[in-house]
Amino acid sequence: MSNSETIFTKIIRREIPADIVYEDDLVLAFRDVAPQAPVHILVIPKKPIPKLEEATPDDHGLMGHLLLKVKQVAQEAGLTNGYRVVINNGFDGGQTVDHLHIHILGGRAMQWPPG
Ligand code: IU
Repeated sequence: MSNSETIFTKIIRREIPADIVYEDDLVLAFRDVAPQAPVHILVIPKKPIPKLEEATPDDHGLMGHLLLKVKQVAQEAGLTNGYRVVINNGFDGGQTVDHLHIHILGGRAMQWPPG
C-alpha cells in the first residue's frame, strides 16, 4: 500500500466489502459502517486525495462532480426532508480516514452546532 492508500482504496478495488450505492469513473458512494443517522453514506473521489486541504486547482472539475453526486445519492436514498453534508478535514476536523470523503447524514433532524 502506498502512502496515499487507505482502507477506502481497498473498498474502491473491492478488496474489502462495502455496501456500495453509487459508482462511476470518478466517484464511489457506500454506506458508512458505523452509521450516525438512519441514512449515513460516504461519497469519495476514486483519486486518493488525502483531505480537502490537499485538493488542487487540477481537481476543480472532480470537486464539482463529487458535490453534484452527493445531491444525486441523497435524492436516490430518499432524503426528501433534507440532510446534512459534512467534510471532516484534518485532526481538529475529526478526520480519521485520510482519503477525502463527504458524509451524507439524513433520516432524522440534525442538531447544530456539531460537537
Ligand atoms: P471521518 O470524517 O474521517 O471521521 O469519517 C470516516 C468515516 O469512515 C467514519 O464515519 C467511519 O465509520 C467510516 N468508515 C467506514 O465506513 N468503513 C471503514 O472501513 C472505515 C471507516 I476504517
